[in-house]
Amino acid sequence: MSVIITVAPTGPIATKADNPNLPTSPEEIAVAVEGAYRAGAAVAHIHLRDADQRPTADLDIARRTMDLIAERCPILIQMSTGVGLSVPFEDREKLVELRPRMATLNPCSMSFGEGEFLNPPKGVRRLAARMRELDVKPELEIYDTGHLEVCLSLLEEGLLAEPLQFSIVMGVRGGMAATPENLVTMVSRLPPGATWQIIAVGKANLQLTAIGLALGGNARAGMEDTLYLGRGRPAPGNLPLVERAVQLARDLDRPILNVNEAAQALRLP
Ligand code: KMH
Ligand code: ZN
Repeated sequence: MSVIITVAPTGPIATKADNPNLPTSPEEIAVAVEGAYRAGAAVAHIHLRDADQRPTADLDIARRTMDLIAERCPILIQMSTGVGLSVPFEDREKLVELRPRMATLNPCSMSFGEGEFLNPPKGVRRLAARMRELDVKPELEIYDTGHLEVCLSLLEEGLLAEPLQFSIVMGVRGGMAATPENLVTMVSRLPPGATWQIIAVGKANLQLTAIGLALGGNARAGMEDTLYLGRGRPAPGNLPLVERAVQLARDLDRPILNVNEAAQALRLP
């Protein structure tokens, strides 16, 4: 079974002080995304930063980043509406007005490390409905079993359309621990026809990405999820992380889908 590789080059938390190779400006992000595309990524999960590297939902920065990426390659842009813990939900949700092909939908509020990730039920419903109107495919980010149940009720209410695409997020303090048992449980609970990828944050990134691939999931790679290629080995950029995921998929006999094939597999509107 073939596989979709997503690159997540930036994320909401790390800065260049943590790893100087983290792309944060629109130009740096576009260059990193093009490299990942050439290595086999079909989807780019995008977080935006302002000039001081702070997470932002600024629409001009978003538009510029999307344009720069589109000038370089036809990768499917998946805009993060998670953005960053400091940005209000009402600002985050406006990003879908730019009509990226996909965007994340975080169904629940939760503790997130030392912070709070606020996704109020009314706002989540409003955002899901707007994404459906705009034909922006949701990437459903589930950090715990209850988050899946909320997604299933959104589906029942007609706010989501099948096939659902899930990111099973593990290793965030406040969500599921990054263990194979939790991954298997989550996968076994997904509705028939759903597609999924594992997002393993931190130390377990490589092992759980490999297990996810072996179980038939898609894969995500990039500096949002880990800044290291191995213990004590800071990643020199996003490219080696993406190349590693591509190699893992090939070693497991999972052909990599190109952009058009991935759009079809995800049934993007
Ligand atoms: N870094 C993820 C664990 C999103 O992009 O919508 C949380 C996140 C959500 O960034
Ligand atoms: Zn993200």
